[in-house]
Amino acid sequence: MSEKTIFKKIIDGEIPAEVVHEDEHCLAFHDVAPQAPVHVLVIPKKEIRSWAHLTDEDGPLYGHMCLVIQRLAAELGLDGGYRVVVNCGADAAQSVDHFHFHLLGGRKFDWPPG
Ligand code: DGP
Repeated sequence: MSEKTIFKKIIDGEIPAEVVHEDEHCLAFHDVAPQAPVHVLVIPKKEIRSWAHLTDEDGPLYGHMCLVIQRLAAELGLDGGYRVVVNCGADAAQSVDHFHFHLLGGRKFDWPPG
């Protein structure tokens, strides 16, 4: 069996995280290395390696996570806008092999991203 990712360890309560939302399907917590005043990660409890590993059956879970992000952005006061990012694979600098959204806000962002 492959080793647990750091995010699976957070889901299982083996390492701490600053949790801002939890339900039966997903967990949201502050990123340990924030790239903006607000930087929250939203992860499925189901172990999905990356965006490239999503399947048809994950559609409702994906939609649910999108709405959790929408609610969190409002709760966290990101009234001026925010950015939602998914890094998929090595070229996009995905560093944790457990699918996750980054919710970033509280400052202005450039486009195109680096
Ligand atoms: P990515 O590069 O897209 O795979 O993003 C992974 C993010 O996970 C990165 O922004 C840093 C964050 N991260 C890594 N380890 C931990 C941890 O142990 N706790 C928390 N809260 N965040 C972590």
